[in-house]
Amino acid sequence: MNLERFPRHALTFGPTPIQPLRRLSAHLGGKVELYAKREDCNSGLAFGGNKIRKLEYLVPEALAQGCDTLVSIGGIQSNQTRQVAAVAAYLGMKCVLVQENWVDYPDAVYDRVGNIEMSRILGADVRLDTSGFDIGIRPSWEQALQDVRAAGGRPYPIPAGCSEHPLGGLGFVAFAEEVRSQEVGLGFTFDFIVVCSVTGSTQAGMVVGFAGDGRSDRVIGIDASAKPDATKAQILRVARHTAGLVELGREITDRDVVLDTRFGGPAYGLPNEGTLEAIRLCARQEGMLTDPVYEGKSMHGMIEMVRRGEFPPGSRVLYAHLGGVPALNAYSFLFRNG
Ligand code: 1AC
Repeated sequence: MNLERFPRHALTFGPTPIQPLRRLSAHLGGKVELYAKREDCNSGLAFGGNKIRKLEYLVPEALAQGCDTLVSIGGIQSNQTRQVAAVAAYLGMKCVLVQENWVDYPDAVYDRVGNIEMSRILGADVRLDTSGFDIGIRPSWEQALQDVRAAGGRPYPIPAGCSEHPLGGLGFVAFAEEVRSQEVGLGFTFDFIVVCSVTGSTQAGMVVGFAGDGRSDRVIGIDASAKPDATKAQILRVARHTAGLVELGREITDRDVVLDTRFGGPAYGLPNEGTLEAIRLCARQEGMLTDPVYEGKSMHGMIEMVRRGEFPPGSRVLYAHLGGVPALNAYSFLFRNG
């Protein structure tokens, strides 16, 4: 594997902590040891998160090309766009964000609080668009790129979740390498890694990174898109491309990509009863917050897999906390009674 040949612009504090989830593990019967790797604590840039790790590999190209404006896209409560806004501010660049109407959620302040509020405070030019959920390349975003060019600027395109970007998978190849070196210190290796998937490059990078030691199919993606066919196809495509970039030395196949489709409903951005129970349980056992869009769904998946005995006894499971919590404020009605 050859990740070192790609320049990296440090935006994170360093390796993220791995924390044992002792009370949650015991509450669920004590047969499986759960741990969390805290990508939500990875940076001082607007609460950090998984996109900061990906952007470390995109920023060198943006700087080398002399770009002056980062242009990205997501839903109204996108974590991606908040993190791009923070990175742009940190680098002294401009930022244009397209925020599509990915979630049919009626809260009156949904487009005022949480991620979008922070993006506005960070100085981004936030543009609301009425289009619905779609993880692909979007005309609204292409128009935003065109607008920057027409105004004499030099845009740097960053698609949703960084996933369709040619370098978008590299950050989570680095994540796998970081886990491997942390495992040396811990004195054991993880049997499974649980991660939320929507646009795909987080899981894709992990699949490639953990293929290095034969664990790609131990990365359990929990779909939160509720359109898992598109998500799985994108994970596979990004993983294949990323494997080529880092010279993995073997093809990534369909069997390398595990995407559990049981926990993503009823729709992207909308929690089910299990999501909400998982958010409360994790918060009350561990003091660790998760959210209704991403981490609550992967937490639900991991908890249910433990309850159903789907992890063999003695397994050590690493939950990747990707940092979706800033969206929580937009869902305050759901938690009005705790
Ligand atoms: C969907 C990319 C995604 C975000 O936060 O915008 N995770």
